Amino acid sequence: MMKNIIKLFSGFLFVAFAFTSCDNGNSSQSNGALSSSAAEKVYVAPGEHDEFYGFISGGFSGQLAVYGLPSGRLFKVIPVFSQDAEKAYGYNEETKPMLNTSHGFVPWDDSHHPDISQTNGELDGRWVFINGNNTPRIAKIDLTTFETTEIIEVPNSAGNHSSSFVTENTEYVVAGTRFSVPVPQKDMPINEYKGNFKGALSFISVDPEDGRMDIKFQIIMPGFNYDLSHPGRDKSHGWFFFSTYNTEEASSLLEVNASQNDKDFIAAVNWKKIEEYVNNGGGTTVPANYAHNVYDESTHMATSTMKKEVLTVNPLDVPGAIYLLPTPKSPHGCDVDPSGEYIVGSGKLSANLTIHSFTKMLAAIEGEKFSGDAYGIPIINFEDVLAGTVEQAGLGPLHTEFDGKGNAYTTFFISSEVVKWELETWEVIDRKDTYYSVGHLMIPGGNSRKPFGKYVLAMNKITKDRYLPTGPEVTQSAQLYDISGDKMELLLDFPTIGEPHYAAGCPADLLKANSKKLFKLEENKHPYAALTEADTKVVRDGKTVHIYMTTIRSHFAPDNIEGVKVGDKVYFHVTNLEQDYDVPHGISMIGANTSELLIMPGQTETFSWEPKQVGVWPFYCTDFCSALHQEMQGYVRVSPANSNIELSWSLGED
Ligand code: RUQ
Ligand code: CUA
Repeated sequence: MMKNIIKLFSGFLFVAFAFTSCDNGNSSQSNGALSSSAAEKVYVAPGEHDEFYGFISGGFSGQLAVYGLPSGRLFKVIPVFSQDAEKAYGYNEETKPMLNTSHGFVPWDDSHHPDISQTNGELDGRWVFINGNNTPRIAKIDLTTFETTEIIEVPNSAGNHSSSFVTENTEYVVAGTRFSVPVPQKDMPINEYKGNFKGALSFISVDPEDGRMDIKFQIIMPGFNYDLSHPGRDKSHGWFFFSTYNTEEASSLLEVNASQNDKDFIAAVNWKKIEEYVNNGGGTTVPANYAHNVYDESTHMATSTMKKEVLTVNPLDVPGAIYLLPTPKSPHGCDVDPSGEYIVGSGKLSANLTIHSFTKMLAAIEGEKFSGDAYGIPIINFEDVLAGTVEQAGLGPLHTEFDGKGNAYTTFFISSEVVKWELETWEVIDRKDTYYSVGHLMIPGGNSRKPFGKYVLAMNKITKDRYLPTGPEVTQSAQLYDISGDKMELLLDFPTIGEPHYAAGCPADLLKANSKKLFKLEENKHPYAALTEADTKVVRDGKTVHIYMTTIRSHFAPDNIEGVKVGDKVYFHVTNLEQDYDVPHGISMIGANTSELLIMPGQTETFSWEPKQVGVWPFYCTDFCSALHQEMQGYVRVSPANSNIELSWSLGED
């Protein structure tokens, strides 16, 4: 029976593609019925700035890209979980520790959900957080430098998917596990999953001053799949909601076996109650092994520390803290409206949307209207928590965002559309096609108490014929809609990096003024910095050679180095002496098994080089920095391993 339903849905999927493809396949004949004013609405004239920043996750690229909205222009790819040769992230000595984990150096991840820090439920523009799914990690990006400054690994977690969403005052960034696993990990038969595997929900505290992250506690839940999550806000501040699927606890052929139950759950977690419990000494500290990597802006260096324990909480030890809200058809998205009253569960195998009421939930708890329990966690009666249903809104609902004016917008993957509906009447008001198979959508501030309901950005899984073909791999795509009127209007398609999984947006004014222009040289505490040309030197320590080098338009100091030998390990520590905005220098060395450096004004970066061949080898500046950029070069003389040529270095002494 369930198999048939799945077949039916896959059937719909193909029908949907076939339909939309032939409808819009001929791009020379139709531009998707845009009104002529659409172009004006996204046109940002040369030299003008966009109204919003959009931070769009790179999905399997592991990065986070910064776009302007409404123009869709790409400004920067912020390297987060993956090495990036353009910026030397994960290649230079300073940032390699950022990618350290309990599994060693992991230079890639799958980044899904960015979320901007909040104060009193409103975006505050200090940081944006994003999750790494594959090797569970949470990263923090500083929005003054637009650089990743902290990554914390999440132990006892796997497929870190219901992450990384922040509470109303950024008390916590929360990370739920998608896959349940043995906790602690151990060698055991997979088919003993049921009842034995556990799902960890991690509450990572964020220091209000410096933003430092630390795992405050992990709730060790039954072995379901925790898919998405959202914080309560306003009246439901203090709670957190997690959608679950596979409450069947199947470990094989989930496409069938995890679709048996008519309803899975949204888990409602009273984190304030659990916080109080652990603050009073509750919970169990257990051994763990996870990396905490922090980038220090004054040393321009990251350090990685292995942490050895974590505080766990058994839900049964904190009665009244966790309840399960039955939610039909393997819910995916779990979204809370700006008032905190409504919790929207998107049963992805359903045509309807289920909306729970926070007020009714509290009353049901009060009146003990339970229909049973799962591993001792009370299940609230479905009817007693249900606020309403949006009937037959589309096929395959995934995610919902809010405009702050009483409307909600839900994506439907199978029917490829965004559907606008009204809170409380649960009436569908409008629907617009997406091209194709939309996943998430984003309204700037849509995760906060104060959304900026002017645009919605749809992020699509499939692009097909929307752009010029580029072989079997075509770009993924985002689409921008104007939602300021009653009807949505499609304004723009634009290509994205990796998979545009989810995004966070905010008004440009929130970040613009705070954006850092350069690093002050006098504040540079890098241990290998040379802060003036007089400080430059080359030092040998056995087979290791440290070059303290500077760069300024338009030369390196020193630019000629002799006395390096085959078999040495040479570190180029390069300080950019510039103190002007937007004057980076780069450097690379022939044969180096790493990337170039891209050094910002006032910054020091290091790359290593192991010369393998005798000769005189050049290095040069890789970033076009001045009219004399091509003159920025130098040589290293490499002598045989047994040579007795002394180290020497020079600049301007031919
Ligand atoms: S999930 S497409 Cu990775 Cu955000 Cu729903
Ligand atoms: Cu410095 Cu080009």
